[in-house]
Amino acid sequence: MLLIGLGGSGKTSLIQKITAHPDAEPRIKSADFKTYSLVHEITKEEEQHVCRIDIDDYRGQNVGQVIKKWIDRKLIDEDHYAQSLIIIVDIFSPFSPTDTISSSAVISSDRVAQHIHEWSDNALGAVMEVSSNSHVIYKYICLFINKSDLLIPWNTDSEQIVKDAFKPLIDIIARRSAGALFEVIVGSTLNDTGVVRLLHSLIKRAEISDGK
Ligand SMILES: Nc1nc2c(ncn2[C@@H]2O[C@H](COP(=O)(O)OP(=O)(O)OP(=O)(O)O)[C@@H](O)[C@H]2O)c(=O)[nH]1
Ligand SMILES: [Mg+2]
Repeated sequence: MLLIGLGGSGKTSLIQKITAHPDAEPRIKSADFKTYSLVHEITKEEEQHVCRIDIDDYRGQNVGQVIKKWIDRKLIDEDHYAQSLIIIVDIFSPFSPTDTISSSAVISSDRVAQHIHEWSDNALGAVMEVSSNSHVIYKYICLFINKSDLLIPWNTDSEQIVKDAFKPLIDIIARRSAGALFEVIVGSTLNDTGVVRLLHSLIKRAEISDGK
């Protein structure tokens, strides 16, 4: 699985939540890349399948850096194809660990605009297409909209408000996701909202790809 997102959007926090990996430390800016693995055991009838999902955590303060890292990685290891792509964005700007974190009744339109600006159609094309034959290789694509815990009050309208704000980005990804399952999850790595749903989708895709 390939996980990409602007600096501070919550990549390392998400990895920590889905792998419970102690090396994923959100307060430290991620090193260029590191592969974590998640081993999930599923018992089906008598047989036990172990499905392993490798996760690459890319550091990025902007999309250019993220894409460069990804291309470098592809050149190092051409067989390293991710089956799932997670693009993580957030609805509030990153804060330093010393800031008092306050929730808000409105999402940060500046931060949303930054994600939409950085994840242009060209930038997405660069991560979503294989350069040699220009088709999408992912089986599962997720836009994970993070930090929903900071939006107070959280009610039935909140999720729709967040999705509406990201509509231009959702439309671009949807257009580029033909042949893959595309899901938008509004959640929080802090209080686990949406994380289980994401994990289920990842495991399902991994099982299907394994022919199980
Ligand atoms: N309130 C809240 N804070 C979050 C959430 N996810 C991440 N954070 C905080 O946001 C900051 C950045 O999270 P990281 O996981 O380090 O983000 P990153 O994308 O790995 O950042 P870089 O490695 O710098 O690119 C940290 O202080 C996290 O604790 C969330 O769902 N809710
Ligand atoms: Mg990080």
